Amino acid sequence: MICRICETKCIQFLDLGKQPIANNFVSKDQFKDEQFYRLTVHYCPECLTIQLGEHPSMKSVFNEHYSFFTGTSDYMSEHFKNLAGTINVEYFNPLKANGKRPVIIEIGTNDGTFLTHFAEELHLGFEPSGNVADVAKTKGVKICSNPFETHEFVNWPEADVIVSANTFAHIPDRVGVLKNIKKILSPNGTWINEEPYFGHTVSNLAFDQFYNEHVFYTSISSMMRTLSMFDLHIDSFEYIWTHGGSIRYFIKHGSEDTGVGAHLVRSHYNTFETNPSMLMGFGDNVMERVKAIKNEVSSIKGSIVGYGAPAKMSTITNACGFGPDIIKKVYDVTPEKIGKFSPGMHIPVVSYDSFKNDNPKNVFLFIWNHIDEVMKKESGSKRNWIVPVINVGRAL
Ligand code: DWN
Ligand code: SAH
Repeated sequence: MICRICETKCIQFLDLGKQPIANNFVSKDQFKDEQFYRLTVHYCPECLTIQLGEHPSMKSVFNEHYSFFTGTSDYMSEHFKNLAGTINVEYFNPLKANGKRPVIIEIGTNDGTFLTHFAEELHLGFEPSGNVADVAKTKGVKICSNPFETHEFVNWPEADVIVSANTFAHIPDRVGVLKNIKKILSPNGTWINEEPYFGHTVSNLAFDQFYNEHVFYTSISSMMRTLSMFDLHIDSFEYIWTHGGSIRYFIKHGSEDTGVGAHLVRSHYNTFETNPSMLMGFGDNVMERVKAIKNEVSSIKGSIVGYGAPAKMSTITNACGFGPDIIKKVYDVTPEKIGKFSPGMHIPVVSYDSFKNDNPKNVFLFIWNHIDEVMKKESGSKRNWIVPVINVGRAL
C-alpha cells in the first residue's frame, strides 16, 4: 500500500485477518449482510506514519447508527471537564481580558461531553454521526454534520483553540484535515489533539486498539514529520492515562524547535519511534498474545461472560475466534448496543442492569482501558477477571 500522507510504499507488520466493522453491533436479520475487511497494519519508512491497509467507507462507519457515546464513562466525562477547565483558564481568560470573544472548534464532538462546557462561547462541533450529534444538540452544542476535512469555512472566525480527541486517527483524508486546520486555526491558536499513543499499544501488546475505525496510530516522530509538511509543529505534549495510555499534543503554526526531538532521544520509546523496523517483531508478539489469550480462556472451567462491549472487543473476538459458545454474553450500559450482537462473532449484548444479579464468576474485561472505573464500580465482589493486555491502569 501507498502512504496516505507522503505516498511512499509502506511496509506491513501485522495481519489480524478479516474483521467486521468494529462498532457495528448487529441484529439477527443483519448477520447475512455484514461486511468484512482485512485488518493489516503498515508503517511508512519515509514519514513513519503507522496506518491500516484497508478500511470501510466513512459513511458505513459514521452514520445514524453509531454506537459509541463518550458519556457512557464517568471518568471520560470528568477527563473532558478537566480539559475544558484548563482551556478556560489558560487560553480563554487572557483573550476575554483583552475584550476578545474566544472561538473553539471540536472535531469528533460525539454526544457533546466536551463541548457542552463551551455552550455559552462561540463554538462549533463537527460530528457526522447523526444520532450522537442529536444528543450533543440537547446539551446546547452547535453541530456541523460535515466531515471536518470537507467543510468550507465561509464567514466563520478563526479558532483560538481546536480540539480533537480520538478522532484525528479516524479520518483517512489526513491531508484534508491538516489543510483545514491550517486554514481555520488563528495565527497564535492551539490545536489540542489527543489519541492513544502507539508506544503504549506496543508495550502493552494492546492489539485490540487495531480496528477499522482507527486508520492511523500516533507516534511523536510521525507527527513531527507530518506536521512539518504543513508548516505546523508540536509546541508541547503530555502523556495521559485515557484509553489505556494516550498522548495529548499541543500544536501550533510554524516550525519552531520546541525540544520534542531531543525528548525522543532520551525516551525509552526511542527505538520504536525512530526505528520502526522493530515493529516486525511486534507483529510476531501480537500473534503470540492471541495464542496466550486463547489458552487462558480454554483453561477456564465454567462459563465466561464479557464486561463492556467496546469496538476493541471486535478485534479480540474475531482474532481469537470467540463466539457465544466461548463467551456467553457481554454486559454493557449503552442502549444502542443492548439486544444486539457483537460484530462478526455474534455474542449477545445484554444490559449491565442484570450483571450484579447474575453474579458471574469468570469475566472477560473487554474495557480494560476503563479498569479504574470498573474496579471502583465492582469493588466488593469476587470475580476471576480475564484481562487481554499485559499491562493496564495508569501506567504513566
Ligand atoms: O476511539 C474511539 C474511542 C474513543 O471510543 C472510538 N473509535 C470508539 C470507542 O472505542 P471503544 O468502543 O473501544 O471505547 P470504550 O470507551 O472502551 O468503550 C466502552 C464501552 O463499554 C461502551 O460500550 C460503554 C461500555 N461501558 C460499560 O458498559 N460500563 C463503559 C464503562 C466505563 C462501564 O462502566
Ligand atoms: N471525541 C470523542 C469521540 C471519539 S469517537 C471522544 O474522545 O470520546 C470519534 C468521533 O469522531 C465519532 O463520534 C465520529 O462520528 C466522529 N468523526 C468521524 N469522522 C469524522 C470527521 N471526518 N469529522 C468530524 N468527526 C468525525
